[in-house]
Amino acid sequence: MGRGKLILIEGLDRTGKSTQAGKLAERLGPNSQLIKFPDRSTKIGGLINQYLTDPAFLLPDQAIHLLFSANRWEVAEEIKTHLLKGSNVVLDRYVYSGVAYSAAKGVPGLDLQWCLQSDVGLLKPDLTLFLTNQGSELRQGFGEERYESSAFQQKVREQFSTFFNDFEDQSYKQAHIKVLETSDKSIEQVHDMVWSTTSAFMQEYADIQDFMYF
Ligand code: 2DT
Ligand code: MG
Repeated sequence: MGRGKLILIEGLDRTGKSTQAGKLAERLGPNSQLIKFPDRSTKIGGLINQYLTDPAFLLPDQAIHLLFSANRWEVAEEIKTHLLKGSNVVLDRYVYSGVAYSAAKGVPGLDLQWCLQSDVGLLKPDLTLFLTNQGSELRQGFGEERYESSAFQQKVREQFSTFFNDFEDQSYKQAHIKVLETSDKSIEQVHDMVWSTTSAFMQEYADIQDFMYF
């Protein structure tokens, strides 16, 4: 039996990521695992949660960046163990959110290259589905958490795009990063797109055993 596949659902806020990640994990069966980042349930995740929800809780931008990264390292071994046992793992956000949100702050020195360093060595997803909802960042009604503003989301969108174009090997990008346009689609329609892309990928790459790393 081959190892499980690591499948990432990425995107801006309010593109339906968590809904789709949940539905995909369910469709993949009871043996699959769903892991959300940030994982707010750990000690490090508690600090991240406080940073996101309490405007009075201040941390240097570099420090919070490293906490988000550490939050991934906390479960890195667990993810690999699941995959080696043959379970598929669905991630809701991961390294790409890590670099795009931090670099979007525009802090001198906190560029994409610097941001990626703390994640170097983490497993790379076999498949990334980047959900994009045209103009999602322009609509009203964001939540109250840090980063949930239209102006900031536009900057995040630019950073995701720069990262995929300038930092990802183009052959990797072609085969392993799929952009799904979800504008005006229902949850079920988006799920159908997610599922057809995922199942086609899993068939084509059924035999991969090697792991890829950032
Ligand atoms: P959720 O709304 O998905 O809970 O995310 N973020 C996330 C970062 O800035 N760096 C990271 O490494 C990750 C995983 C995205 C809460 C916010 O945290 C941002 C939105
Ligand atoms: Mg959010």
